[in-house]
Amino acid sequence: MPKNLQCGRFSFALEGRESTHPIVMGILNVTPDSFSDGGRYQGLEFALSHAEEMIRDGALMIDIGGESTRPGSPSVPLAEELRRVMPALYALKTLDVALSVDTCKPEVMREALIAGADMINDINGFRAPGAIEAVLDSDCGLCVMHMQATPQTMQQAPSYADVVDEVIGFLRGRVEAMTAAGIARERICLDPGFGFGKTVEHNYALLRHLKRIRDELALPVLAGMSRKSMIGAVTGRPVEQRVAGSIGAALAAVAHGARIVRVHDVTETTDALKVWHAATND
Ligand code: YH5
Repeated sequence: MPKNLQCGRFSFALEGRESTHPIVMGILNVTPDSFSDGGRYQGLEFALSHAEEMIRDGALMIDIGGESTRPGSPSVPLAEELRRVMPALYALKTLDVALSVDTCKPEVMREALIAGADMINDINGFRAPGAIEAVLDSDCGLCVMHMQATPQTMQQAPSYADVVDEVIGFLRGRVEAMTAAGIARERICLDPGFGFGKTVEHNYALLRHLKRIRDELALPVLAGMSRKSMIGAVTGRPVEQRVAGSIGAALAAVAHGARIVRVHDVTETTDALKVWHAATND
């Protein structure tokens, strides 16, 4: 395992005392449905105040996403994604937090890095032609996620012989492609991609085996389960009532070895993690 996760202006400890504190990544959606609408300026104002609130509540990273990646949702054209993400990135630039951009598009990656993004979070695992090249000459962090099929088709018939083995195999292949191109291992974190081409059973098998993913590839793991259907499946709750279930999932992820949790509800998750930390560390 590298000593640190290098994320642009920031470096997060992966060993020693500091590394026992889980990192909370707050989700900031900049899709039109997420700013309840008075137009683009109000959307930016909302994004900025939401980001400031998440930082106050303990988020060390903020993940800016301009592409709605719920199952079945259509892909967003490049120009529209840039129009959503770039103003938010510039608006947040002076905040003391690592800025991550959730994108699969090499052109968005390049623009985001020019604007000072600290991390690129690619649900497609940097498989698009030009994606690795887009992040090569930078020191940003890279979140490499597993997904079976595409966002349009992934939940139709998820199928694996052994989901944990297959996700590890996929992630190993991506890490090898990236390091062969010249990317430092210190920049990479892994994500099994909860909900991305997985049944509820696949998702919980992956959650139980996060340590295997981490240890076999000797890289830190990020877990994103907040409000997803795997929470609804167990609690029977609709998406707007999944906060408590999501906190349970975040604690479980950290107990199973995750270094970073990607969440909507930063206040509640941070409190729960503080108590869990006090209860499990000397
Ligand atoms: C992730 O896991 N997920 S976007 C459906 C929901 C709730 C939330 C039905 N980007 C991940 O958050 N990046 C997304 O309720 C991500 N890991 C990483 N690295 C989907 C999402 C969501 C979808």
